[in-house]
Amino acid sequence: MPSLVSHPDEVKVVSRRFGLGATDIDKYVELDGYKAVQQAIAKGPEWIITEMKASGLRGRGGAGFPTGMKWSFVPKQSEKPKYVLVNGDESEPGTCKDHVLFLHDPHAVIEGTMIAGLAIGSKLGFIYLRGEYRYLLKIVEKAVADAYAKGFLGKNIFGTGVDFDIITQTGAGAYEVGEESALMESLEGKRGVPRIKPPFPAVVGLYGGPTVINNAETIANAPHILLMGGEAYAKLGSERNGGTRLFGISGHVERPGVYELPMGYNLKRAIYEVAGGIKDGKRLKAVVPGGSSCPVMTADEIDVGLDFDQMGKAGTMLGSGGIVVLDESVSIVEFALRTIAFYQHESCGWCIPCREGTDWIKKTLTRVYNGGGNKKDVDNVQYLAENMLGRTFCPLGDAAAMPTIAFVKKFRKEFEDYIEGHKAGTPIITVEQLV
Ligand code: L3W
Repeated sequence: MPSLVSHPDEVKVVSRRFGLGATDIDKYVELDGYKAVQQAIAKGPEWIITEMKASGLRGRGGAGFPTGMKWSFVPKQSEKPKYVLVNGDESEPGTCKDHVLFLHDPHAVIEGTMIAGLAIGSKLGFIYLRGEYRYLLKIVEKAVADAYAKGFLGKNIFGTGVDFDIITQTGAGAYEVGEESALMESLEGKRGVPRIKPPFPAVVGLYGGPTVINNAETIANAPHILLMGGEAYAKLGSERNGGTRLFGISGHVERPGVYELPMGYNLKRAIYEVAGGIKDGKRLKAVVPGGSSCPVMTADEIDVGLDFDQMGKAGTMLGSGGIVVLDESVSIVEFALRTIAFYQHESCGWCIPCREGTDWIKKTLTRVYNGGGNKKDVDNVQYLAENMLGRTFCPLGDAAAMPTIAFVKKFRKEFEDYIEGHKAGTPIITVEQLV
């Protein structure tokens, strides 16, 4: 997928420096970089949190939790140090936006981390990148080193008497550590399995200290919000969904890429106008609207606004902004199998419904796909997925169950016809080929 695309409907806030050489610190400064953090130092934590709340910014990692509110949950007094943790463990299939952010504007993530630190009274931030993004670490490490060299990080930043440090870290290649508590375990050097919540990280987080953990795009929005003002940012989006967001549009479209669109932008327009419509004049079959965890939408369901509330009302989720477009050539049976194979592979195995549920669904769908299925299998897959939903330790179980249920419910006839038409034969796909 090309990392730089553009369309007139885009409203560039967090992507406004993409392609302008802002990995270079001087260029970043020339493009208003490190102004917001200096304002934040001058005006103080209450001002930062007021602006963040007014912006209506909601978490860009998938859950859409209000960012200003999350920051305000951190206790003012704490015996243990407080931390800021940037979740750059972008691993959701279909989601590819944070990658572009780190590639083109790493200083925005650094500056946002500092602003979050000032808001909560923390002196140390961590930027955690997924293991497979190790090549991006060089870009982020250079940006951090340049910021130290300029006196923007470290002791007495900008000569203000304030101290702030940033440490970078990569994972070892596990989707599960994108879950915030598993990420903290991983960062502490332990096996990346989730913790019980509550307590939420805002109260008991990294090394037991209060921790703000946000997705990289969420954090990178903070400097822009402070510069333009929370209210102005909110107005760019839709009701209760402030601002813009990065959407990675992939699959069978003419112009795949990462586009920044206002919250509430119509999904159908995003596919047909922004991304140029379905490739090679084919018909649209289905859309996975926000990364592989989100229930699939059929072609006639996509006339809906891309924000957390409208997508929820439409029976799916905005998720992490990865819109995967499937044309008529796609077998939903194969797509469902590939999706569950991912979750089965990435399940940490910590809780039984997720470990066993994903495994049994994968086994059943593999058999169906290879021609050995019977009609009862469709019910079994639905039954297994419905019994995982809401019964797992962390959202990975739900993330596997929700799309599976939607595939089976919305495309039941395709599963049944497939089973009818593929009674025997050599395996089409091996389990090893799936992951
Ligand atoms: C303090 C409270 N903090 C909630 C915080 C909580 C977290 C945030 C959201 O899952 C979703 C998942 C995936 N006091 C709080 C509080 N918080 N109540 O708010 O929490 P939660 O539990 O709703 O969600 P989560 O555990 O963060 C994330 C979906 O995102 N997803 C994600 C995909 C993958 C990526 C990626 O690759 N980058 O993000 C896609 O849909 O299914 O539902 O910080 O601590 N009372």
